[in-house]
Amino acid sequence: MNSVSRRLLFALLAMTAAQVRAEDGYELWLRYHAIANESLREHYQQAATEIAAPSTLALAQSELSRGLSGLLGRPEPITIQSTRNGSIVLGTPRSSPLITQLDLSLPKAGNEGYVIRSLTHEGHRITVIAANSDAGVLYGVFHFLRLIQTQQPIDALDIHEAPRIQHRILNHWDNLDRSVERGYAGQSIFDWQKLPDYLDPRYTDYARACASLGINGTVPTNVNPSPIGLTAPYLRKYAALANVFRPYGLRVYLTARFSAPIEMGGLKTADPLDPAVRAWWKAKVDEIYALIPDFGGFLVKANSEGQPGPQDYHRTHADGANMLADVIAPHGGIILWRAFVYSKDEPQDRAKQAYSEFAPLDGQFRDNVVLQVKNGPIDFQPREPFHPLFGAMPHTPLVLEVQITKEYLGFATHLVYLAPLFEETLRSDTYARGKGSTVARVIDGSLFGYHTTGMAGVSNIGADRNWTGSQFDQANWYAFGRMAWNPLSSSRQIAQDWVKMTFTNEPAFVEPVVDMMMGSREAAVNYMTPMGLHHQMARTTHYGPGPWVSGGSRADWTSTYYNRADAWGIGFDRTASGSNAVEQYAKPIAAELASTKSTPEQLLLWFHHLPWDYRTKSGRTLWDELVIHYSAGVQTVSGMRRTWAGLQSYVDPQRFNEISAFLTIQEKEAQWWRDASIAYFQSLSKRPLPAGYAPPGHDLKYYESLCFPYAPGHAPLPDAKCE
Ligand code: GCW
Repeated sequence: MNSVSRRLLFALLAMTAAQVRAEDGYELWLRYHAIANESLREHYQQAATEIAAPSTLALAQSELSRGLSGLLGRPEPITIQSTRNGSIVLGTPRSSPLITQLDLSLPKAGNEGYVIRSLTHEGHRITVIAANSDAGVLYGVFHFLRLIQTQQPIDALDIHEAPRIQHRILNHWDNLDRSVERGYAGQSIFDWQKLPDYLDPRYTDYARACASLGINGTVPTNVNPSPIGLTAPYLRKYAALANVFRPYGLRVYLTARFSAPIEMGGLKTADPLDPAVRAWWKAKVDEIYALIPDFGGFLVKANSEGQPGPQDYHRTHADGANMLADVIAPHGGIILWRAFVYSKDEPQDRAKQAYSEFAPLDGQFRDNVVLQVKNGPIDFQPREPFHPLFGAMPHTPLVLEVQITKEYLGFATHLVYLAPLFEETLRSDTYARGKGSTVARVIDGSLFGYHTTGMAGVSNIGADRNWTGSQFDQANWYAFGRMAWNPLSSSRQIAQDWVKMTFTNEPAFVEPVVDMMMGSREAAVNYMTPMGLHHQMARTTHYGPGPWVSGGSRADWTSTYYNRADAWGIGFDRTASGSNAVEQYAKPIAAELASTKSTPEQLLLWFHHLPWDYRTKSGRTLWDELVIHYSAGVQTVSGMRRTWAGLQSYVDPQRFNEISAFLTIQEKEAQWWRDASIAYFQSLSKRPLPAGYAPPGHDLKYYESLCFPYAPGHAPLPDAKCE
């Protein structure tokens, strides 16, 4: 065969493979399929002719080799030393004399950063991927491969990257029976029963995917933990996982149940000031470190939603956190103490409680305690204002917690790209030190000089073949990792990279899909909780609309507590005439939010209770405006479904069909949310719909009667009943 026909054959094979091979999404954004454009592929082949790496960097080298042989359609020779043009040289100062010789400004890269530079060495054009640690080199390799995957130039590189956040941690809400609280991707990937003896290859694939994003920590157990999770047999299971994760730079942390000394240790108390309790925790921590020498620390949910905590003994959150911090400090571990606390017996607006509890404790925590704060003051709603604790604790490092799993955003079947939500929080200005005091600057430590920084994401990962329950939910895992590495990154840029890596570089596909993703979160806000409404979902399962939900065990778990809708109007007054939550923000923000006129309309009903005929900025009544927003949400989803239908030729059939079906589900459920919400609020407002807007398909009773006791992400409701 001559070279032309060989090329033709290759091109044909590549094409048919792309079109015929069903893809299930398992490969994530690390597909490494051959670049179809031949001249581009040849161009990259010349720039990457061999891999030169010391034996200590076997993992980074094998990833690079896997990536290049897939993308460029041929295996790369591996050498120890660069020998020719196009050599890709990997190394750390410790492992490579060449890296030591070159002036790469490596000290600035720190322990996890890297440098990628094109240069001439001994007459050869080479590319160096260098870092101070093995994990740093691996991160650099993933970055380099991303450039090829997204078809960027690689001939004149001078990239210096270092994470802006130290602890970039996934929080799995996975139970020991393999159910996942608020998980919509099947069972837990952690098969506890077979651990530690059987190591599912998936653990390696998981660690690799995390490393490709720079995620460097994982908490494999639920924040609502079982007490037996800290017993010796389970510690051996975590240790086996830690061994798999370690080469990928991924550390294990664990959740700790505050009452474990009673349940596991047979003590009569878990009082943090009791010496026997402290001794129990010290022994437990020593036991953990003997098995997992690089154990990261504990994540603790205390005195929240029924979990035990220091307040059970009339101690403060600081007393509890500091006790654990003291016993773990000699090993270098940290305590991630969650600020998601609100009390059953507390008459104060739930949105205010975390601030009331923690702001007075600022400065009272040990150096190795960080406070993990959700992005908003309620609970991962489609839209919330930023949490008022950001900016209010200059002496206590705050870690931002976001939810990657979509508990309140349609579960796995709704396409909702969350990076714009994360970005909105990160770019919110707290005004804590004047203008420009963004949440990003709080959590990256630059605003207050925090010595420890972190970002946590509640995982959406499960045992489904596609990892996250849907193809597009992979983008949310991806975006979390990228934003935790650099909270100033742009959500659009991240979407572009992800789409190119996950599907194709074809602009005719990338552009509409990125636009669809970028508009998807606002669509969900519109069809679920427009204009600042929040917490309007069905009780307990959180599946579908439930604006009528009231009564039950606690008011702050009902929708009517938050919507306050009646014949007169709707919305939660959080100004001085109401709960005065606005005063928890810095003065300029508090002033802005105190008045209906200056409150951004997207948060209007979060902060104000207004009459149905209140005039919005458009000149329409609040009632009309609400109906229009609900309807716009549905229309956007219909548009997404249509856009996707036109893109069939770019995607393999399996993923195409799955996404099409999910968009159909989303459209149906968006309509359900709109109709049910309008039906309920109309029963109070008694107003006609604006002209041209269709009435709900059913009456209110119908929507109220819908019940899904087996909705995923939650234990089945007792007696299979919704109330
Ligand atoms: O979002 C709520 C969930 C609970 C969760 C809790 C938390 C793990 O409904 O399922 O519990 O938040 O963040 O602790």
